[in-house]
Amino acid sequence: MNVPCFRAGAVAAALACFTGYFTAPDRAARAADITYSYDDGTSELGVGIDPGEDSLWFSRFPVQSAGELITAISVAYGRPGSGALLNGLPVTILLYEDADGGAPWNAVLRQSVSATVANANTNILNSYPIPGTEIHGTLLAAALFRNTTTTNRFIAALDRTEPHVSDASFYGYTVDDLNVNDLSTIPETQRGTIESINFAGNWLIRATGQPVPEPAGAGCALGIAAVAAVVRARRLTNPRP
Ligand SMILES: [Ca+2]
Ligand SMILES: [Ca+2]
Repeated sequence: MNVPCFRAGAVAAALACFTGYFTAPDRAARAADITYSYDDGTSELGVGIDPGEDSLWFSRFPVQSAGELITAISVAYGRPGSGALLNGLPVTILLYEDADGGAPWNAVLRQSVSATVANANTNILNSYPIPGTEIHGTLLAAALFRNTTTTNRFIAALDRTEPHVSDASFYGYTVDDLNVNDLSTIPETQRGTIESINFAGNWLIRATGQPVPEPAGAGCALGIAAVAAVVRARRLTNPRP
């Protein structure tokens, strides 16, 4: 049977929908990642937290088109030259959605991943995969360290090289357990922008985004419509008796 190319293509597209060959995740995987970042890749300061206290640090980023699906958060710890012992400490990597913008303290927790500090004091950004999560408005890429040790830990890596992006990197700390599900519970005197405590700079913390995959059904509908058009065309050119 000599099937014209466009007909073969339409049939193949429709068949692919049913076989799962041409799936939405495949399309997403081919798309370029978007990296959300402010830092220059080098830390000039490790911001510490006292024993018995919890420290949260995060940067917020306006969500970009084709980067709404957040798939990873990257964090560096400490600073080169520091003797702070950080590797092996438990941390939590957090993704928030601040749909209404403005103050970030009403942001909604969307993902939480347990992790361990590695590559401290080297500027290496450790990439932590997170379940792909669609975010609208503003995303917060955050790290939490509950200091249950007996010494201060200078853990949060801050890029202090100018230029800085202001109103973008934030801190918060608590003496009791920090409630990651409601950042507004952090006392107002213990949270704010990093420049508000005279440490202007940006955290070495980044996020990775991808386009939101199209629903698989949309592609199938197009393929089926194309096949139907071919069938109609054949009936017109070869009318049944
Ligand atoms: Ca720097
Ligand atoms: Ca807000």
